[in-house]
Amino acid sequence: MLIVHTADTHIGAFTNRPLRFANVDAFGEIADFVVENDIKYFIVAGDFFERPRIDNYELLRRVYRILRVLRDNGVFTITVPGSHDASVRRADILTLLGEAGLVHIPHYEEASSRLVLHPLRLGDLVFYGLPGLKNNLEIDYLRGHRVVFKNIEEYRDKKIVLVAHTSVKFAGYDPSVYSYRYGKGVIADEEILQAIPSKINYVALGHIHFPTPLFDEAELNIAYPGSPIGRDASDLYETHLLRKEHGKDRRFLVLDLSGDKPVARSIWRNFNVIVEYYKDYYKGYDTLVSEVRRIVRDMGEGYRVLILEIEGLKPEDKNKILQTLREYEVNYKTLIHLRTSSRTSVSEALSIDLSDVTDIEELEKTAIAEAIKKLGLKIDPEKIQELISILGERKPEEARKDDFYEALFIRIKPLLEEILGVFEQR
Ligand SMILES: [Mn+2]
Repeated sequence: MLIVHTADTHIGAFTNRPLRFANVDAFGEIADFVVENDIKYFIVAGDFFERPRIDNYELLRRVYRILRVLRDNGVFTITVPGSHDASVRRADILTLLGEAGLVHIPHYEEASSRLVLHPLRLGDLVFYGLPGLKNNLEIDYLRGHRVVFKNIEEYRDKKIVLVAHTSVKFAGYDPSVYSYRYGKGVIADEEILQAIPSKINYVALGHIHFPTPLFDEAELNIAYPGSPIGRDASDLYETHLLRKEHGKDRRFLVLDLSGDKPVARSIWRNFNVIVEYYKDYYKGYDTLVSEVRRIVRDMGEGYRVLILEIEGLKPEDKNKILQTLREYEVNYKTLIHLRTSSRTSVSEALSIDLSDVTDIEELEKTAIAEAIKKLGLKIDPEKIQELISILGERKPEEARKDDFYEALFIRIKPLLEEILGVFEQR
């Protein structure tokens, strides 16, 4: 009984950039593997798409075609809404694909402060889906043991898989060890996994883009396959790290559920992505652009990425450089990302240890208070927090854009005045 498990395909990411078809190509490559190996279950554990709605028809057409080939070969494609592609009113592409029978989304509902997951029986297996909710709310449900696995006792003789889009540590694996940026988000402790019934044979995770844990083959019942391509320059930099520091690559997982314990195998793939990393001190505009030309000319065929880390970049040259790099990006069909040391030093100066803080509001509070202190500002932290929470509000789908932003502005104006102290100068 084999399952292919991927997650965070983020189709629709890198809009208008040379990698815009990399994500759908990677998805197609994994789908080909599923069909060629006669595998009947294909899991995409959330963030299937970069956004709830995709307006690039070429992309969508390719997704539909791949999903149709899967279905015509008797493959069940199972997915859950992730933090990127879910829409509260289910006005999203994923829901349409579900209605068309091209993907299977286990039903869930939030009812009287509980998250009720409904089973979905497909062939010999039973699936539950834990969606990635706004503000990582699914973690609160798990922590409070308020997730209901409906009718799970009825499937005593069946293998059960939970497809879950959330960030969690497990078996001592902490994603933030591999990538500093996950230390800044909310990663739940593994205690929350106690809310998952032991009857569940495998937890197919999504959300963390870095493959966790790294193994060629292992007996385990929970894993992050990681994202095949990623969705931004940080992910592409991690692809570079995976190759240069860990001797691995991007991957998807093949699970064998036929034994007592699941056996997972990593299928390492480069997904046709070439990442060059170049680090140097700034020696002037001419030197930098000629180096960039030299590197991109020597890069092979594929989805090409060049990450530049330039120390001591002159601020007055930055716009000119960025403009040239954008031109090169188009002309040389290579995604070029500039990391500047000035930005690094600012973020390092502001980096705060939040490892002991697990509650999101606590975390926000601590971060703001620390940042204000480090920047030597005289501002009430609560004002900043209020500002952040107003800015974080989402436009209700029925509201008009102009009305919503105008109302938002009216609310933040007095706050901004107070924070900036501008009203005193009038
Ligand atoms: Mn994601």
